[in-house]
Amino acid sequence: MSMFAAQTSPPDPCYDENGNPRRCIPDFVNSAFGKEVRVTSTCGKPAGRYCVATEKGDERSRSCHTCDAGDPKKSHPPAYLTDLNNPHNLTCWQSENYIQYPQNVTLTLSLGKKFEVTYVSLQFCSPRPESMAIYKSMDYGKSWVPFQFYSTHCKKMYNKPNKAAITKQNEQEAICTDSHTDMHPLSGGLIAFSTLDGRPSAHDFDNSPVLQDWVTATDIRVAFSRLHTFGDENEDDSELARDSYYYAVSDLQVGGRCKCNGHASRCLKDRDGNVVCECKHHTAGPECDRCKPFHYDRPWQRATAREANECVACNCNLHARRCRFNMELYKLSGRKSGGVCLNCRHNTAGRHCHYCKEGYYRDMSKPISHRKACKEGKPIPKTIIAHNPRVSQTALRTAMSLDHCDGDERPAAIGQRNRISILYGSQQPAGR
Ligand SMILES: [Ca+2]
Repeated sequence: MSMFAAQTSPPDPCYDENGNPRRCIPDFVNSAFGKEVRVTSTCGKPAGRYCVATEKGDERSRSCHTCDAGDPKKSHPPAYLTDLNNPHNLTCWQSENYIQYPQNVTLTLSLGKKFEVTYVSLQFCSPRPESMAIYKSMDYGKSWVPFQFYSTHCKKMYNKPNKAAITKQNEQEAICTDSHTDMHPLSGGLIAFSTLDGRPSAHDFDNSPVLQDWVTATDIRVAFSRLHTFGDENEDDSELARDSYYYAVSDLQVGGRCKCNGHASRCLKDRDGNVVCECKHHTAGPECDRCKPFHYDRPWQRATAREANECVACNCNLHARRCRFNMELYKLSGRKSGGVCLNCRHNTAGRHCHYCKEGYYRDMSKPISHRKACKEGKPIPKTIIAHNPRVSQTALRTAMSLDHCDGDERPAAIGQRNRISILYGSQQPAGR
């Protein structure tokens, strides 16, 4: 029976066998699979002819077919871009004929949330384009930035040098390459863009916010800018020629992982149908990109291979439900603790609700976390700083809370005088 229980609940990858938090990441997937792709051109509406060029030695021949959106056997809809890719039965999306530069054809794919994209690949049924670009959006399609350009004429088409070197200074820049732009093979050619390929910080991805940003995308767009031709599209037989120039793709893949910043091992659909990370380590947000309420004792951080960087609950001795983060206190503590409790209840006060508020005294028979630890009556003895007229009541209370700190919570590198001067500078904890 207990064996069954162990089998039905596999260990949580976000925690080790001792229950300590550790980095966890969702599985690598083709995030395009089964998703809808919005395209600006598809053949078959109305039904029309298209021709396939083949070459045997020096001889070129064309065989013509019909694209008919109304006939499932003769249609080439965008759904064929992201359906199951069976090499023995390729299904191809296909554009209308001869949509040539300066007109283009675009494919747009919404991933539904942020992903960390490893590659974008396209397998062609037609010849590969003479020029094409891959773009990404990080804000659900509001703005777009280039990911990569492919062209036999990089400078002319995209005003980019061919195969520019990527250095530490321009790691977030799209480059242009003339690789994979040959017209041959006439069918079955591949374009695969690897997002980290050739980028110097790729080996140290954990510590490169620039590259972490670079691979992040909510949407991917592919723009086919220019068709390859044999140069016969303006000859006598140009109609036949033009009917054999179009874009056709059998498979569009976007390989990557649901972005959860190392704090989730999978993504799920929430109640509204949105895909979100299943956040652990006391994190929250669609990408586990913040700490969940009451866990503001230290700043949010992405998990690394070495450090899970989980969010930590504020210590309020069970007297508060809310807290906020104070960077100054955090720094003073040697970057250990910056949480400040809000609205201490049960007549407590202080940063951790750890002493009795004015007019109440501590019942030493009860632990400080007890809801009756503070009793009405005997006032708290005032410390020397109370006689300084420049110290406000708020500062006094906060100073007293620091005075009442336990040894290990006391900011180590700071004396009483400094503490008071700090209180002058920032009486209000500036938190989130
Ligand atoms: Ca397909």
